[in-house]
Amino acid sequence: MSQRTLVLLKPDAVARGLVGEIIGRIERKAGWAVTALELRTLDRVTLETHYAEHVGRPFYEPLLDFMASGPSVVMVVEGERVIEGLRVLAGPTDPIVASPGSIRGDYGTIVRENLIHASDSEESAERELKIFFP
Ligand code: RTP
Ligand code: MG
Repeated sequence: MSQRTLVLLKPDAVARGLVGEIIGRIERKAGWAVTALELRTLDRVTLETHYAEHVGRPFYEPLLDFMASGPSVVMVVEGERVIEGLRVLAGPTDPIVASPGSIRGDYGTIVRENLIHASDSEESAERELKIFFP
């Protein structure tokens, strides 16, 4: 079942020079392909739309500030079960409990600065792809 998902390499990943490493892991998965890619500093309106589900949570404002703090890599990735697959490759939200071998597990320590976003369901992917690639 080929799918499309929205992936963001967050400002910490760009600032730390991990873009090539992370994209390499995605590219090496059999049959997956990056089909759109742009370096983009995300604006407030885009971030408010993207993270609408988190409005009012204590981490919401610091999350938006962090996500606007520098350029991100905005990508579309296509391939077999890529929505579920990229969530597994990323690892859980908290990098400390993410297993080594996952992107967050290998490179992260701080919950907010967890390197990567990937759509969490088919519905989210459809919604988020429209936000970032209208
Ligand atoms: P994402 O949406 O970025 O792919 O991450 P996720 O599904 O794994 O995590 P989610 O619960 O949707 O949270 C979105 C992002 O907010 C930051 N966060 N900070 N307690 C905290 O300080 C906290 N909790 C979440 C992380 O950057 C998380 O990825
Ligand atoms: Mg999420």
